[in-house]
Amino acid sequence: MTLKFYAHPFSSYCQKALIALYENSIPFEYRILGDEKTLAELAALWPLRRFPVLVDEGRVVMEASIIIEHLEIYHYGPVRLIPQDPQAAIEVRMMDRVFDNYVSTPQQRVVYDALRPVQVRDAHGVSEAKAMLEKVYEWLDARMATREWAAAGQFSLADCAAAPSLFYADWTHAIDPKFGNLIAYRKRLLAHPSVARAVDGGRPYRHFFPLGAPDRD
Ligand SMILES: N[C@@H](CCC(=O)N[C@@H](CS)C(=O)NCC(=O)O)C(=O)O
Repeated sequence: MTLKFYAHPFSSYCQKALIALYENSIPFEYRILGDEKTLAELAALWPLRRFPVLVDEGRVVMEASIIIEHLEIYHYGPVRLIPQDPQAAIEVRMMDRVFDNYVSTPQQRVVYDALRPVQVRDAHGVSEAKAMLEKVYEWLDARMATREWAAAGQFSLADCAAAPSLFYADWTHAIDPKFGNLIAYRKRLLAHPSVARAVDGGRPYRHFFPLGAPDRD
């Protein structure tokens, strides 16, 4: 039975799960969110209406990390995105949390603020979010000085999280050129075929980016 994947091509968390699907060429039915019908299907599956959501033989799986965990158990291919060795796997999961919680979360906070009416914007929240991005950039830059990929010496779940989060974070609060290791890692990610494919899928929607998508990447 075909996997159904409810997602939008411009969404960072959807790109995270798409990278895993593409990495192992897993076939799926792409239920692109946009029209009333697919949005209603999503709401029936997950009332919080956050995406992506995967449906596998009636089983509803939400949260991008858990979708990737699910694929690793039920639809794994030659590229293992979570190492079999539990000690390596815990490092991968730790870095996955770092990218979601300390890159994507503050990045989205800035973007969601820009989408609000001017009179209810939260300048303090935005400056806190940018300060967090600045701190995590510094930490990641030092970490990436000796690494090709985020964890465990292989392309993994952590890199699926890193790619869209750093892609949009740099658009939102530019990574300072002094963080050369992090900038090089972001470039490496964007050149990786499954990542490039996921990012390309979002190209037609770049005008949606409320802070103005830069003319690059
Ligand atoms: N923790 C969720 C986050 C999902 C998420 O925030 N998705 C965004 C799109 S990138 C979304 O659903 N936005 C719609 C909304 O906030 O109503 C995950 O890891 O999948």
